[in-house]
Amino acid sequence: MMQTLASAQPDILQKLIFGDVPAASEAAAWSDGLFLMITWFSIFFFVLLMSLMVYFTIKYRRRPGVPAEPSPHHNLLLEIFWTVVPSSSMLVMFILGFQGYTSKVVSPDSAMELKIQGSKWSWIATYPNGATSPETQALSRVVDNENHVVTEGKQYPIFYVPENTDIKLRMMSTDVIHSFWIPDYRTKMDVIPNRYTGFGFSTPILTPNDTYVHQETGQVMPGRDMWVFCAEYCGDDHSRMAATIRVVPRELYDQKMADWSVKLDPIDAGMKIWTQLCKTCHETNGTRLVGPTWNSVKNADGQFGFGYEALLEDGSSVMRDANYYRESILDPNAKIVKGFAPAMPSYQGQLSEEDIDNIIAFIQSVSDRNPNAGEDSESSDAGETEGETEEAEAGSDS
Ligand code: HEC
Ligand SMILES: [Cu+2]
Repeated sequence: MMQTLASAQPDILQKLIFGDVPAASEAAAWSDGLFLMITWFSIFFFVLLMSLMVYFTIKYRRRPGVPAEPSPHHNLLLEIFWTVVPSSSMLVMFILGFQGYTSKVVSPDSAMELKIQGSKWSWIATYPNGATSPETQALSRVVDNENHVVTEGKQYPIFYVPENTDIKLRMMSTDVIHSFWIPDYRTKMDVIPNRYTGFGFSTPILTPNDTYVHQETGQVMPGRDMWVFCAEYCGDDHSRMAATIRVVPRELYDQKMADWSVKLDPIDAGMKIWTQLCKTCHETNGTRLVGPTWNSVKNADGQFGFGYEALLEDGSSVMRDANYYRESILDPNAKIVKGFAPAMPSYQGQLSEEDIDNIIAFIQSVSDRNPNAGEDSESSDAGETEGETEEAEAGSDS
């Protein structure tokens, strides 16, 4: 199904609307196909209805001396026709659109998680190992007579991602509402304070045509640059709240990660907070203390761990994802795990956003559904194969 829409021939409308920004993935091509389908559908009916209207206006216009034609007031066949055709067309659009939407919002479990922070007026990306990219570039590269790079103006951050990989974004804003938009992927998502949002995308396999010019050295390198914009009007410098996503070969990505490796790994930093503040009530080995254990186990008390559903006191259940953990830390009584007392103090105001990120990284690391497993391991190959099998499985399901 995905294939058919994706491989639609580029028609005039497509060239007119999407210009030279090719869809970077199958999911993005799906959006293009659907968008064009709906546009052509609308054009067809617009032309049909307007022509009929003009035709009838002329044909049945009032003429002196000619009595008005009596108009029929009911035609069952016609009414069924113009009820069923539009509503079933809408239903088809809805189903196709919903499929496209879920393929972007739900990413495979093995997807690499990239954290995005939006603030007035810049984007920061944090990699699974806790590093943030120090590299930036200006809009264009300018050199003087002596071949020195003299590019001036705003510097935009560059986010490196490996080719042929599923990426999942976990985003939050420190101030107002922003919107993370990657035109190449035809996807944008609001980035808001105090709650994580996100979407996923898979990076393309690079071809020999995919190159970029390194701004400092002028070297032509294998890779593919894609723009990121803020799509929510967020103040003065909104129009320049941009960044570059640079898809590069795996080796280059791994090398960048090694070069930028940081002070303290987020998991280690999270473990430190756990030992200091949480360990009296939370174990990570399956033992029940005052609070539930954090690792993924199923025992008489229920199922625990990141990525598993939590059964709550009020009988409902909730997926243990990053938003759930965040809320459990800041507002512990909002959701009480079944079989436990509401005995946990709130850490609102005591832990920074970074602390919370680190604790969540630690909690993820003790679950067998850790989204970043394989990312921080020595062999990056393991992570890649895992991603491929996952994709293959997903493909054979549909
Ligand atoms: C005084 C004991 C106590 C301390 C200290 C404590 N908690 Fe809790 N925590 C609990 C209890 C009891 C529950 C279960 C009831 C509930 O859901 O609020 C819980 C539940 C949780 C949950 C939900 C667990 C799940 O599996 O669904 C998370 C997450 C959590 N705590 C995080 C923390 C973090 C992070 C810290 C340290 C910064 C911490 N807690 C410190 C007692 C504590
Ligand atoms: Cu913004």
